[in-house]
Amino acid sequence: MKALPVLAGLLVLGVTARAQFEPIPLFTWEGGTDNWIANPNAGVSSSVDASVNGVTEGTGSLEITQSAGGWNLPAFGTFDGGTPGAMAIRDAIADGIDKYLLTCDVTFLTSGIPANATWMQMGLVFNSDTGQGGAWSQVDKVAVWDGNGDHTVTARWPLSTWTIATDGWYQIYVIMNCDGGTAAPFTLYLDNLRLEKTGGISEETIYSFEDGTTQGWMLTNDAPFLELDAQMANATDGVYSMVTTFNEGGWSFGAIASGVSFPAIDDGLLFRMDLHIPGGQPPINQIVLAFQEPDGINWQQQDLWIGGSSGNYTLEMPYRRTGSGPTQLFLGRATPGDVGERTVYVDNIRVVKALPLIIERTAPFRITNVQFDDILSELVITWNSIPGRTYDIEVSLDGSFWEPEVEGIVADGESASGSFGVFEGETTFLRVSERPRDP
Ligand SMILES: [Ca+2]
Ligand SMILES: [Ca+2]
Repeated sequence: MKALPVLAGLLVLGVTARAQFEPIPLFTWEGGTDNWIANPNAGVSSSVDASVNGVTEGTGSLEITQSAGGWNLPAFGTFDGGTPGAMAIRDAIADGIDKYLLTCDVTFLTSGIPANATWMQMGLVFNSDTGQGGAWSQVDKVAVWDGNGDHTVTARWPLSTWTIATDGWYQIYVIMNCDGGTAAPFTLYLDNLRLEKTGGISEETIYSFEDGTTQGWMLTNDAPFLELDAQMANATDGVYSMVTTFNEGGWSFGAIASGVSFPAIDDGLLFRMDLHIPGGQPPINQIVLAFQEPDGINWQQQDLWIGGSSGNYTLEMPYRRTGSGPTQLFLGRATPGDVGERTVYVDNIRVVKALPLIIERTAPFRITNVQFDDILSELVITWNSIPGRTYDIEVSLDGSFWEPEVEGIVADGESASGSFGVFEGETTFLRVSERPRDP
């Protein structure tokens, strides 16, 4: 007879794990156009068709064509009541709208874009029941084609960006524009418009100017910008903002932050930047933020229409990292050309990111079985695990001094096991520990 080992208790180090939730489809266009139609009230003619181009899910997609340039609303889809999409939206809002991203695959094919075009942009509008808290709610540049050939963009935006009714009817409109001339038609393809559940949306400030400096922002050499400084004025975060003054002119970038290396940027979705435009000065049309990666391929920029008004604004700019090194941010402006200096206050430049979804473990962390393998003279220990997490088995003669026995067991399911050889008659304590989750 072999002596059965004595079992000791075990350490519980962590109780959470990453988990993947299946995206919740709103429109997959597998059965045709899924109640999407050409907008009869668009200022230009348009068409909507089922397609096999730009398919990222299943076998069908939606083709939307707008007959001429300019910002227009060529197509929309309606859903309400007991439709799966409406139920998914209602469930997401009830669960917490901040936990969800609205995600869509947008495909641009050069065969559907005028030959002289250098950019094309697509936005999404939620229109929903005002009696249920809805509104016309528009995000203009969900996906951007910047002349880079046939291209599919997976656009992800916080669902909370839109104002959406908690019940009733819903419509999603596509708004699009192309610089390829006023008469040329242009086309894009949508597939797999869906909700993705996350651990929530967080904002991480990268520039607050609270040290009383511009934190590395500088005027560019050929700056049309006249001044760049930190001031205790018009802050939206703390007491300092960055103030800049520029003269009349068209589109121009005047300030730059080089060699920017914030970890938050690596896994962020959007930049947000607060602006204060004082009254009593010549008008400003637009303020622009641009993001460049010297080791990547993308130049990404977003303008905010000010239209000569004053007040507080937030510029929101999506970006996708294509490189991994330090980045550059640019600040620019467009003015109508009236002579005179304008002043703008910038504050709280921040990164918006979706946190990983954290769920509670489904089974308590404990050893569920210990078995002696007669043939191999091994103890086989089994415990409740979390897929992907790493475990260590330790042994002890006296239950107080522990030594590692088997290390680095990676669980591939909700149960894991490890084994090690023991001698006949040996008595030992053993414990299993779970390594902390990666940050
Ligand atoms: Ca599809
Ligand atoms: Ca500040």
